[in-house]
Amino acid sequence: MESVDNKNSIFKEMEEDIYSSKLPEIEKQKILKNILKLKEQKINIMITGATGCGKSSTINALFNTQVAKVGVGVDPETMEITKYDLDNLVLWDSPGLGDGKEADNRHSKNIIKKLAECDEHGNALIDLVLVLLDGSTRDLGTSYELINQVIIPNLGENKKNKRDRILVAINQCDVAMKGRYWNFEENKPEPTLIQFLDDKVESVRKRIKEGTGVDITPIYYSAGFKDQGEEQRPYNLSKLLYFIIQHTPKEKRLAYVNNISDKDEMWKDSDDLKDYSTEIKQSFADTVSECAADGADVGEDIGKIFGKTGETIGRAAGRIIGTVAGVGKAVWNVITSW
Ligand SMILES: Nc1nc2c(ncn2[C@@H]2O[C@H](COP(=O)(O)OP(=O)(O)O)[C@@H](O)[C@H]2O)c(=O)[nH]1
Ligand SMILES: [Mg+2]
Repeated sequence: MESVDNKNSIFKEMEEDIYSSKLPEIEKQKILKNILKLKEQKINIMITGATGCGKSSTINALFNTQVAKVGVGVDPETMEITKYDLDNLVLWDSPGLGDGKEADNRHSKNIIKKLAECDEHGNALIDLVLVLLDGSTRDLGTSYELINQVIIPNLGENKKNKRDRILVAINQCDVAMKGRYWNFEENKPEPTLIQFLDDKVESVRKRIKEGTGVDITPIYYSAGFKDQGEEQRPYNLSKLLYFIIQHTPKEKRLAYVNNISDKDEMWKDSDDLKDYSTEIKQSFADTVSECAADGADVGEDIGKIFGKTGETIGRAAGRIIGTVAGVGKAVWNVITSW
């Protein structure tokens, strides 16, 4: 599959589309100015959770880079928040709780400090906190402590804002019942495991609601186990990305276009509750039509004006074809015809 090699290509293509359009000069200038603004947007995501829950594996699966070392022994003495700068997308890999009292104290302080940081516009630096839970453990006590005592109280005052800035995802769903009821051939859960995971989602939701009054909807997925010489094969990663994008302010969403993994295996398997590919593509398209064209008179032909841009978005979203039966071609048609 074709990959996007130029890091800035989505913005470059948007500019090229505008230069080569027949729009009046004044509208062109308005749109180019908007594109410049979009280009400067950075999305900052904090990824946190107990050691071994799968933060590194998740980062590597989602994004077009193998930045994070998997299963690396953690030294709680020196453990700090690690920054991965992926061009418009900045990831903060932060240890959660469960490494002992002293380390936990330090980690909490680091997280709270990071959450209080502001960007150059005076807005909170961290747009979104992705909290990962290890679905294979029964004892999620330290995770609730992390979410209810450390993260949610430090996401601002407003409940709606808090909800928008946190995403809780239960990883390792494949081994949630010690590997039982996981269909290894098809890389998906059997009904018994689905029921177990749905119950888990509900109990996590409840515990957070009871502890904080904030009502969020956790999801489950698997970043996929990777042994030496084996391929990583996630489940529901497209769903996770869909939720991440939904939790990302519109004007920052294009940062994902050039960064999402171009390995097909990462996106192959997911539940069929939604057509995540089309939804993701639509999110990107909305950003282009609402943010780039903001204040400019482009008429009805926005899809035609942003022809190249649409193709790039289509390619990016097209990688993320879920398991929705028979929908593949239809999705592609929608993508290429917007
Ligand atoms: N079975 C299974 N193993 C996983 C999954 N995600 C991560 N792992 C394994 O869990 C271990 C810890 O993962 P890692 O990404 O280093 O966790 P981190 O400490 O949170 O960064 C590694 O051996 C991974 O291969 C998953 O979804 N399923
Ligand atoms: Mg790690």
